Amino acid sequence: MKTKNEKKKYYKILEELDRYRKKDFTFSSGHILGSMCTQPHAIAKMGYIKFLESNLGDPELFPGTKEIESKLITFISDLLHAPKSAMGQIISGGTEGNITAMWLAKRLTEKKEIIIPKSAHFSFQKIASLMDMKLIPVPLNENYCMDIAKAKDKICNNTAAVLGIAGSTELGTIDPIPELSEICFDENIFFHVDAAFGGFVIPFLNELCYDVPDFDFKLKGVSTISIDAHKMGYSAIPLGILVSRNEKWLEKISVESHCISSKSQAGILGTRSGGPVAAAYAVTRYLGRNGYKKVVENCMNTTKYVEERVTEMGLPLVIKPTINVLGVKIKKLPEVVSNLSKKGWKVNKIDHLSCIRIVIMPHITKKIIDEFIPILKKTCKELGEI
Ligand code: 0PR
Repeated sequence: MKTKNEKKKYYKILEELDRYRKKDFTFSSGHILGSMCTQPHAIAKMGYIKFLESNLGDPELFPGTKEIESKLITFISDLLHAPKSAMGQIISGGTEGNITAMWLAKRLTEKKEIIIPKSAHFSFQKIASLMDMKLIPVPLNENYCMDIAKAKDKICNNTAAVLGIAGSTELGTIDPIPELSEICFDENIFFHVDAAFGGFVIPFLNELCYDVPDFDFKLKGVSTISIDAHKMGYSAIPLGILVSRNEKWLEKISVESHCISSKSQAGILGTRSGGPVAAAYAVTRYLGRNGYKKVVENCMNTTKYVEERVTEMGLPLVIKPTINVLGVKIKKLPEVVSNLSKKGWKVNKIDHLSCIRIVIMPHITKKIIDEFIPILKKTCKELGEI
């Protein structure tokens, strides 16, 4: 910035940005109760800024960033008990993870049918449309998890892959991954686990002695797992990791990459920022497994607290929460949700379950719940819900 006028312009633009930003809801306010993202850990922000200009699409120019990427992938692969043969790749998040996994399944099998639980994330609709694949939905059981017998029935000669969810979008449920893994192993079927949300929760729940099923590469039938650092990994958007059991599989989705330093590329994106990678690496280094365990412990304690406060108010839950996601049944759903929004509180609306989704992310403390519960109660009373 040379001249006075240039300086003036610079600050004017920053002020303009601030004005737009003020229109946004913020995680730091504590009022975002339904999102699967959170205010990134302070160290994520610092890491992100330092690597703003680095491009992992051209790793020869950014060998330092590349090293960080490998270390982050190693942390995640270890967390998921990946075998030595495995290969991890950075993705932008759960959507790209699911797309890449199904791309891999399609190319490995040359088949087109994907057996999914009815609770699958809507990214599978995109997959069907993008890759001309066919979704074969399987009903859920009384616990809102994929029905094992019905899933098995759907397996046929056209099956490209089976999907299991470890932490579903709507209720945080975990499909019977060990049983599905067994079936897929026996029948030689590609089995993808969508752990976009649960991947940074379930390993620590295990350590905290919660009763949750295995969901990772310890199970021999699991082919790929995607996990998001920008959800419960406490880091900045966009960052996920897709781990494939066998590095060699990636040849199936590799293309030659001329003009840049790597010979081939196996992912969807070309140019990729090093910022989110550095951010996520910094958080994993700072928190380590013990830090994540504490984060999950706090989230689960607060989840229990919400469960008690909501049920004592007379609002039933769709099911007892498995992880830090609650579905609270509401009859007057649109009215309650829009009324809460007018009062400055954001919950997510799930029409087909007639419930609101509350996700207890790290930014949601018991103090925030103590502010929210009287407002929820008042709203429900005003509208005749309770
Ligand atoms: N798989 C599962 C199980 C998910 O829950 C999600 C997103 C995805 C895949 C896709 O992840 P990306 O959106 O990162 O590609 N689940 C949340 C949802 O759809 C995403 C979200 C996050 C929504 C923050 C709102 C929000 O404020 O509800």
